[in-house]
Amino acid sequence: MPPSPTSQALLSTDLGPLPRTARGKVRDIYALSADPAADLLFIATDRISAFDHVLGSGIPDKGRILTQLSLFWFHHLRDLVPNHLITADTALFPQSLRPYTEQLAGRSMLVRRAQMFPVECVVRGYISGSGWKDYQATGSICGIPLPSGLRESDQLPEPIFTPAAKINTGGHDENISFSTVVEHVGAQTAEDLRDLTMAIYTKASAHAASKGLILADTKFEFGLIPGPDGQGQITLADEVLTPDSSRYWPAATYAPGGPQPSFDKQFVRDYLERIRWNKQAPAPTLPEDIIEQTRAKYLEAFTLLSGRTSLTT
Ligand code: Q0Z
Repeated sequence: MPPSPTSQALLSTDLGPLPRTARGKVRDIYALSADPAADLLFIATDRISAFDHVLGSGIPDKGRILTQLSLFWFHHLRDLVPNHLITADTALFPQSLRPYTEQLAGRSMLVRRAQMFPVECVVRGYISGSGWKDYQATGSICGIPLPSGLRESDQLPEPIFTPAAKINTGGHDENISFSTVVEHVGAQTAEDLRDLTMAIYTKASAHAASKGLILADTKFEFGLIPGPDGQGQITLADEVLTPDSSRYWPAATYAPGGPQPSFDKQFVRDYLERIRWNKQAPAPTLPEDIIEQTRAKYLEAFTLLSGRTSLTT
């Protein structure tokens, strides 16, 4: 039987007169009015990046899958940390968005605007990626000394807070020490961000483990949103605990001593290595079978973690 055709990938968004305030590799953000305090609309497209480039093909439904996974986690974490979500129900969006419902359904969130902290709040339970690189060079990550003899992908003795500073336009984030976070946001806020990050990781990694997944590391962004008393409250913003912001590994095949295959992007990376792409623009398009296999992996992560078997439109 031929494979059933998948829906078309949404690669770019257009909300007519509404100003797009930011365009990430994967997500677009719109302001809902010219008022600098207006709510924001987050749209997750079906774009996919690999080796730091957005590829020429999208993964149909990827934006819906990642949005609905973030929504699952916001709900799962609701008693631990306030979040920026107003609603993901397009019927409750402002009237001005009605003409764009097809672009928005299932893949967008109306969120409160936050004053974002200039810090990526990263937590690692396992040693991988830039953490592994830094450990090999210095024996520590973000100034935290680690035991000698760790292998790539080993579990750490305990999870560690490894913050990073955002580098504008394309550059990789730079790992920074806790004292540098203190210089940026003050001691009390730095401690609050660290403690929230660790508490969220503890709860989320326990849930992932119960579904057969290791949450190796993940990254949160927080901001301040006024609470009922008008005081700024530390609020979880952006996307949360998606495969784009986290490393998930299947527990069944976990084998420290080398890199672990990416849960979601391994078919894409293997394909790009096979065709010997030089990792310079323009990024290639993907064959249908790679797109379909990758889509299945995103759906598998969503289904495992959320317990849902279908997407909301
Ligand atoms: C998040 C980002 C991009 C996706 C700004 N609630 C908020 N209030 C104000 N700003 C943000 C948020 Cl989440 C905010 N980002 C990161 C950029 C696409 C996410 F282009 N930037």
